[in-house]
Amino acid sequence: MQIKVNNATLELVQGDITQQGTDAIVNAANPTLLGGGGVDGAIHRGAGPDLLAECRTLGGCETGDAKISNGYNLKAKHVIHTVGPVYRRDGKQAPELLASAYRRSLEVASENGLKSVAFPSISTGAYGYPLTEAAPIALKTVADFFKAHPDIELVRFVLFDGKTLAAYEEALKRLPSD
Ligand code: AR6
Repeated sequence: MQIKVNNATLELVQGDITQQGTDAIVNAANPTLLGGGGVDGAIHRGAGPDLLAECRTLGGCETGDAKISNGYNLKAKHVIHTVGPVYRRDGKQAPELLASAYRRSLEVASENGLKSVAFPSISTGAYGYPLTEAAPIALKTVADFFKAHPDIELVRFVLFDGKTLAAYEEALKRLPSD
C-alpha cells in the first residue's frame, strides 16, 4: 500500500528491514546505542561488528533524538539510530517523544543528503507502545515532514508481521489529508 504526499512516496510493506536498499534504514535502538534485541539486534547482526565499533563513538542517544552511522555489510549505506519512548515509563510525553523519534530521524537523513529511508515500527515491540496508538502518530509525522522537506523522496515502513502491517494500513486509510 502506498500514497503520495506532495511528490514523495509513503509506503507500507511487510518484511525485514535489514534487507532494504534504501539510502538509510532506521534502527529502534536504546539510549546506549550499543545493541539489543528485536530490530536492533537484527541490524547489528546484518551490519557486522564495525557497526558496534562506530556506535561506541556516537555518545549514546536521548529518547526522541537520532544519530547516523555507516551501514557496513547492510545494503543500506547508512543506519539512523533513534530511541523511541517506553510507553509505560514516558506516559503523557510518549506521543510527542514518538513523533520526535520519526522527525529527528528524517531531519538527520535530510542533513546528510539522503533521499530514501526505511523505518521499522518504533517502540511497538519491547518498549510496549500499543500499535493502534503508535501507527497514526508515525504516519502523520512522516506525512507532515514531507510537506516541509521535498528533498526526501521515499519513506518505506517495513513491518515485521501481518498484525503490524494491518495496523499501519488501517491508520493510513484514516490519515487526515490536510
Ligand atoms: N525488520 C523489521 N522490523 C522488525 C525486525 C526486522 N528485522 N525485527 C523486529 N522488528 P523492537 P522497540 C519489529 O522491540 O519496541 C531493543 O532491544 C518488531 O516486531 O525491536 O522500539 C532496543 O535495543 C516490532 O514491530 O523495538 C531497545 O532496548 C518493531 O520492530 C528496545 O528493543 C519494534 O520492536 C527498543 O524497543
